[in-house]
Amino acid sequence: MKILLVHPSPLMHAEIFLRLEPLGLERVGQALRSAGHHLSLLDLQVLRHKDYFRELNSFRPQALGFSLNYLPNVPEVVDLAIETRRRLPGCFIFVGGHSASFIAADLIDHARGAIDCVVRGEGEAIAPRLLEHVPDGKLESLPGIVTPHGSGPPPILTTSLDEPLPARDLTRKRKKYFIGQLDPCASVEFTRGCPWDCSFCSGWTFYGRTYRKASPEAIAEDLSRVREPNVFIVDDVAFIRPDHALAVGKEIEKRGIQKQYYLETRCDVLIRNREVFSYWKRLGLKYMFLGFEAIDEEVLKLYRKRISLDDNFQALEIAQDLGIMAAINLIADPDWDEKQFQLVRQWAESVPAVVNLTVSTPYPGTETWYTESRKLTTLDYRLFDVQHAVLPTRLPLMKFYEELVKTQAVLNRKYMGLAAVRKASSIVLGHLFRGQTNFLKMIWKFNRVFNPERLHNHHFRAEEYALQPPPPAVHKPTPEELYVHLPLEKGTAHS
Ligand code: B12
Ligand code: SF4
Repeated sequence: MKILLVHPSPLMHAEIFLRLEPLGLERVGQALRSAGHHLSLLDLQVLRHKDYFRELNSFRPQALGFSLNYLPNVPEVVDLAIETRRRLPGCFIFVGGHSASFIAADLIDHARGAIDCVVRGEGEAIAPRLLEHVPDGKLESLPGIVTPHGSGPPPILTTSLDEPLPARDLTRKRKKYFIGQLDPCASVEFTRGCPWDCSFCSGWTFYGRTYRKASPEAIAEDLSRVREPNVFIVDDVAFIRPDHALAVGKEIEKRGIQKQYYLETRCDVLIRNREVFSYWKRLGLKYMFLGFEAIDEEVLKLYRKRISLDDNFQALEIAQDLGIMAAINLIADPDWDEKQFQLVRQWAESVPAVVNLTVSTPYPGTETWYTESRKLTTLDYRLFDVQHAVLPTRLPLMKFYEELVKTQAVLNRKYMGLAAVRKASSIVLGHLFRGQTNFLKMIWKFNRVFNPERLHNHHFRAEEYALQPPPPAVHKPTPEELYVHLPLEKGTAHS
């Protein structure tokens, strides 16, 4: 069968700081290719809608799969599905990915018949089975499949992450993928899932709080096929298991693989496994993103981060000692006033790290979606991107955005200001020499993209698709109510 896989357009954040390859689609693509299908992949983060429609005409897919990891992409994917159904009525249209898994039935409703099914959970094992059953139409009996006529049993976790290795050859314009100075940059997965259970996060609920590792051999094999000099490790929390991280490193050394790496981890993992990070520094670890989230103990407790403020600061010191550039994230609450923003600006200027600010956003799949007692001020999917306020703001909305952008600009200057650019000028020149302009463009784009008026105006766009609001009873859901995948011991694994 001819199958087209599509990743939707970038969100605001990805317009500037980073743009990364659609790893999930590449893995699903390889699984389908191994089953004998003919594949094409389009990433609308780097291509346009006109390229998409051109591809429909030239490739004439018999099946089309959208990746929907991000809620703000819902309207785009639904509209593309509706238009595709009009142009290619016989094409089977399916949607998978993180966010799609939490709102499967709503997606089917929004698309008014244009989406044939939603695939909940991991796609590698189920996608080939799904396509096999398209001709006989018996889809609702398959795990994780939701159609307009009903739902199959819960999705099943795949037992091994070792295969399929991602079909990177399917992605075009790979030079467009980058993160900050790591330009160009590929993505690699070492582990999947997270054993913690923070209340604002849907990483753990998607995978039923499981944590699985690919074998060091499979990871090194995947890395050896990567042509880019830089690698983003997509794990939710990297290097939780020191033995695994060391074994992966040894395998990389054995094969003589040399890359620069970026990863995300927790402060307590860094403290516990300092030696591992030090070893990886020698292997090429350049940057790490630490989930700080708050500078207040009470708020950390509320988020159930299971970490103290002291630990967070200790981790920053370790990063500095090791010479690894640290970036940290703080969550801005819509309830913040000018004083609170001012405090954060002062604090952020004093710490040895790049500070990133996102806006507290309850969304489906998180515990806060059920427990947040403040009423959402909007149900517009496009605003659920952790850059907009979807809860009532204490300050007038425009003022909130002014403070937010002012704070982000201060933090941004620290990272990308002229002095920093001057320091990075040799890197920029190196990039230009190799025809890589992503990092340079990012330096100039900030004011255009992060702009209070632009953020404010987004609240007044016509809304065609609205999120189903959370249930009225504010209760703490059980883990099982939140999970997409059930933990391995409760479900049976794919063979
Ligand atoms: C890597 C990553 C990124 C990368 C993006 C890579 C990309 N282009 O896809 C970067 C760093 C750019 C990023 C940015 C952001 N991210 Co992010 N990201 C992740 C992360 C950590 C891992 C995703 C990943 O690559 N996993 C590995 C691959 C193999 O898995 P996968 O993509 O999920 O694909 C599997 C399944 O979902 C499924 N599948 C996926 N697509 C399809 C399609 C079909 C047809 C089928 C059948 C199956 C299928 O099968 C795949 C294989 O099993 C997830 C957390 C998580 N654990 O999922 C957050 C996560 C997806 N990100 C999140 C957020 C909030 C963001 C940002 C908005 C944050 C910000 N500061 O602005 C930005 C916006 C990005 C954008 N699109 O513009 C949230 C999503 C929230 C939501 N509900 O919308 C998540 C869940 C993190 C969290 N815990 O809250 N992110
Ligand atoms: S925020 Fe990080 S540590 Fe907490 S559950 Fe999500 S991925 Fe795990």
